[in-house]
Amino acid sequence: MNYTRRREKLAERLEPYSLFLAYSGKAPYRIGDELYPFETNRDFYYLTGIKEPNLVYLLFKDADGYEEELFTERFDPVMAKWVGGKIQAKEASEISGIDGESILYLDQLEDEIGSYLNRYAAKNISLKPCLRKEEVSQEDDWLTKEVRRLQRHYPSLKVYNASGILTEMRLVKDAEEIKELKRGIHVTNEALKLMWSNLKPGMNESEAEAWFDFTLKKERMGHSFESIFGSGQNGTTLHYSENNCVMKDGTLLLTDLGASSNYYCADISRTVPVNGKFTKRQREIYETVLACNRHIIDYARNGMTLRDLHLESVKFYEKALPKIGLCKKGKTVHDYYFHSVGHMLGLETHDVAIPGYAIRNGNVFTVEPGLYIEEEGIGVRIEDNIVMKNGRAEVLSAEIMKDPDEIEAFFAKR
Ligand SMILES: [Mn+2]
Repeated sequence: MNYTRRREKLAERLEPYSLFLAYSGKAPYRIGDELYPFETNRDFYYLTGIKEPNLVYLLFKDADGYEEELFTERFDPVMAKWVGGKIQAKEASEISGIDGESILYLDQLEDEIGSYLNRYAAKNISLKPCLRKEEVSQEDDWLTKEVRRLQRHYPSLKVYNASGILTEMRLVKDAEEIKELKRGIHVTNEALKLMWSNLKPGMNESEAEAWFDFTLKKERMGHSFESIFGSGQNGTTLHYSENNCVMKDGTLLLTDLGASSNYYCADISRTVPVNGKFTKRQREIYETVLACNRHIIDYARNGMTLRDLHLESVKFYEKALPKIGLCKKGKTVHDYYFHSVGHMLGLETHDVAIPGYAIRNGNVFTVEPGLYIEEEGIGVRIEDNIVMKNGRAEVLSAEIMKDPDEIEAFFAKR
């Protein structure tokens, strides 16, 4: 990835005399002397490509250009023996493209910020921290605290959150980002096929999950989010992630899961019969959801919003559901379909988004209509990952089977 180009683009969008700050984050405390696994702040990662905790990226835009600096922890020989060394200037420079001379230590940061503020004091500098609202609500977030500290020391300093600029940039994916997404989707498919090959009635959902996880571990990929393995009735609970029930013969298994490649998240839902063969009723419902999935993919055009796509999926169901005996006795589509048709996808599963945003080339999102019929113990969701290309939806997850005949043939052949 060309991280330098991204930072240039960021600089182009900042007004002169802006001081931009991004922080890579820290793993939260878990228990004893343990931390939760570290997740790099995605805005920081997007700009630098570095996956390390406790780093600060600073960009100063002046009248005719910009300067940038990266602040790292000093080398600690004792820590290095216990948990390995922190990233060194040379490696950080190679990954990010930030000049090695501009890679400094965190204990120099305060002075550096002070020197920018003093040097350009006459210019009305504005501080542009890149902070998501979830971070602002975390009292111990470093960047939140730093912004407060600077406001105390420099009361006239104007502060504008720069996360909106990063949102706009991250919404449009380049070819390399699409490649990462496809890598995650491909591994997700391999993992699903291994799991399906071993699926049988009487097995616990947790065992099916273990078969899926095997491939991700082997390929050294993370999960985009906590996997959902819901069989029968469990498939009708939207965010069921207990994954600990025995899968009964004659039920469907709904899975919603994904592998992430360098944080780029696949997000795939598929629904298959536990014993490999749909009942007549299951197939009827499955085919309705599949028709909706295909209709929305076909319908999507540049300029539409995700809400437009969602409303179209509701309209589709309004026509289709009465034909399969649903929506009787005052029930409506919303009784069987209570989530929206999709969301943006990228460095986060529910990626950054802008309300009312008109989709355009390079946007990546999900199309995931479902139907959840509690009284019948049938839950179906079919979710694909889409990129807009030449104004139309291209299915990134086309390799993952969803045709019911193909699914039955796969199970019969095992
Ligand atoms: Mn999704």
